[in-house]
Amino acid sequence: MLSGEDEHAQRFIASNAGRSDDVSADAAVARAAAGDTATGSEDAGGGHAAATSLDQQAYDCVLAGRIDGATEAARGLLADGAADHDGLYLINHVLVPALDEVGRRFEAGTLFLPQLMASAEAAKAGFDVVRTASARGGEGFTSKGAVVLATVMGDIHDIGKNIVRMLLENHGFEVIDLGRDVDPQAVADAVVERHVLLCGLSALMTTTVPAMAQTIELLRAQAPWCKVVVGGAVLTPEYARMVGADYYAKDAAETVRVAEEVCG
Ligand code: B1M
Repeated sequence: MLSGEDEHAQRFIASNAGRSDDVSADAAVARAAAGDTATGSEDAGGGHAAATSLDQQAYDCVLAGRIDGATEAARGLLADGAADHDGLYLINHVLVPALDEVGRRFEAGTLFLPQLMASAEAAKAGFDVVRTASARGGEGFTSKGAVVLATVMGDIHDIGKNIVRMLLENHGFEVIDLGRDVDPQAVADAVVERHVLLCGLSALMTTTVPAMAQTIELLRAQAPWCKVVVGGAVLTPEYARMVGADYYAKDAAETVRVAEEVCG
């Protein structure tokens, strides 16, 4: 794997499936890692809700870190014509639960960094399918206002932020996305330069919450007009208050509601 012969660590992942206590999930992961996405299992997700086989394939492929399989299943799911199979369904009921399961196993020590990285890439491929599909309807809109977005300094998790960005753009906001691991001063500079009314900060780790507080402190000093919304798996409404944010958003849809309130 380290010499690059095992692309995306697929052989490593397949050979380690079966080591955790979640045998049915591991069987599905081994199948998905081996490229068998034709048959979905009933409960390969360790608690994942009952699902159609395309749901299950996408879920298993994220767990197994299979980029092609995840792309294929995500495309199939969006194209299958079922009324509730839209991008948000794919995100909230398939891709995010799969990443949560990956996180649970990583924490439990039954899955390791190569798998975590491969799963993140597979999930991103699924999100890209949603982004491409939703971009098709987005031409010729008038912006409702600009929002600065960033994952805070020291934190490289950006999947959640990217979903927030996609949904804000779909709702007509212009997003100035500064990326991840963003220096507090770079956030303040972007807000001041465009006199932006809303800044969104994302943090996924307990260790990066202080960087969020630092960024907000700088914004208060240099851009006092700007409201701040924060989110990310590690945050709670209490944490949000502690770091001095104006709003806490538990997900992307909530962030859109905040943006409508602040910029509307
Ligand atoms: Co890592 N990671 N990771 N990781 N990773 C977590 C966060 C962790 C909880 C896993 C675990 O141990 N269970 C743990 C943090 C522990 C802690 O501090 N409490 C962790 C760790 C420790 C690490 C490393 C340190 C591992 C290592 O190197 N030893 C390292 C960090 C390096 C760094 O940042 N400096 C690391 C690396 C990675 C990958 C690169 C492999 C990859 C990230 C890829 C990427 O983002 N480009 C990764 C992943 C994928 C995860 C998990 C499994 C999934 C995160 C995710 O994308 N979730 C995660 C475990 C977990 O959260 N279950 C974990 C899906 C995403 C859609 O959810 O981001 O919460 P989320 O976004 C939601 C909402 O929270 C909200 O809307 C989104 C959509 O609903 N939201 C906002 C998010 N941002 C918002 C902003 C808003 C509003 C709402 O306003 C602006």
